[in-house]
Parts: sequence; structure tokens; C-alpha cells
Amino acid sequence: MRKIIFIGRSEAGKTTLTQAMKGKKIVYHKTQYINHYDVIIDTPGEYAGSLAVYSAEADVVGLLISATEPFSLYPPNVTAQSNREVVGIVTKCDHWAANPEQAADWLRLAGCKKIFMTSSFTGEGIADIISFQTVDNVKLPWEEVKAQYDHLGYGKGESDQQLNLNGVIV
Ligand SMILES: Nc1nc2c(ncn2[C@@H]2O[C@H](COP(=O)(O)OP(=O)(O)OP(=O)(O)O)[C@@H](O)[C@H]2O)c(=O)[nH]1
Ligand SMILES: [Mg+2]
Repeated sequence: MRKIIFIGRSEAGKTTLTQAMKGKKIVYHKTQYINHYDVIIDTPGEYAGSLAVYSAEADVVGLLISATEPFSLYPPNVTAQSNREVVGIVTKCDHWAANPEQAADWLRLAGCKKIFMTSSFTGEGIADIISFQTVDNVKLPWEEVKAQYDHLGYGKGESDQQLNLNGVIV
């Protein structure tokens, strides 16, 4: 699994997304989870302006923006500050005031090539992020949670990334 760090302003939905991805069962086993399986790093909203510093903590950066935002705080091409892959994550797509396409455009302007459309409330897009992180055959406790999301009708969450590790396609 690739470790992902969530960056976004306060109220973007980072903590809720983290919890949705882990599932209640994993939150319950938090100590063990942190010691052995921590592949999601939740950050405070204040980290949003420090992409260069904190992205080194992880393999991938998830830049979050809520679909309800009236504007974007991300400067154009801000992803260039990071030496990690930076993917965009639009949150709260379920919200009555959501404008997911506008939010996705702002993330593209920020430099994100890959965008996930998500809702931590309905489960939309959650399985896709988990699949995106999965680059080996390590089975994580929340694979079970992912299986539940797979049944929600948003697709199987198949990653479109085919990584070739030591000659083995995963
Ligand atoms: N409708 C809707 N609301 C959401 C969703 N995700 C989060 N929220 C709400 O948005 C608010 C902020 O969510 P948090 O997860 O605490 O946001 P955060 O990015 O962790 O905020 P900070 O910790 O302050 O940086 C809460 O009231 C959540 O219930 C979602 O998918 N849909
Ligand atoms: Mg939080």
C-alpha cells in the first residue's frame, strides 16, 4: 500500500474521509493500526499551505477540496511544490449545494492530473482511493470495509494503474 497524506483547508472533510476509509472497526483498533498499517495520514487544516514540507511524509498526496467551496485557495500548479504524486480529491459530492465539476476544475488548475470524486457519507469514490493506494498484495484490515463500499453501486473501485514491480504486474 502507498501511504497517502490528506491536505486541505479546515472543514474540507479530511478526518471524515479518513474515518470512512478505515471504517469503525479500524478506528476501534487504533493503536495496532498506527503501529503496523498506517497508510493514511490525516492533517490539520493549517497544513494546507505547506505542501512542500509535509508531502514528504507519504508516497502520495491527496489534495482535498469540498464540492461546496465557493472559491479555491490553491494557487495554480501548486502541486509542483511537491516531489510526490499529488492527486485531487473532491469531497462532499452528496451535498445539496455541491458543484463537483467546479471543484475538480480548481484541482486541475492546482496541477492534479487524477481526480477522485467522493462522498464520505454515501461512500462514492472511497473504494477508488483504496484501490489507487494498493500496489502490492498486502491485505489490510479495511479491505473488508472496501468490499462493503464495492456494493454501493459506484463501481468496483478498480485502479486504472497497473504497476510493474519487479516484473510482476499488480
Ligand atoms: N455532506 C457531507 N458532509 C461532509 C462530508 N465529509 C465531511 N462532511 C462534513 O464536513 C465537516 C468537516 O469535516 P471534517 O472531516 O471534520 O473536516 P477536516 O478537513 O478534517 O477539518 P479540520 O480538521 O478542521 O482541518 C463536518 O461537519 C462533516 O460532517 C461528506 O462527504 N458529505
Ligand atoms: Mg480534521
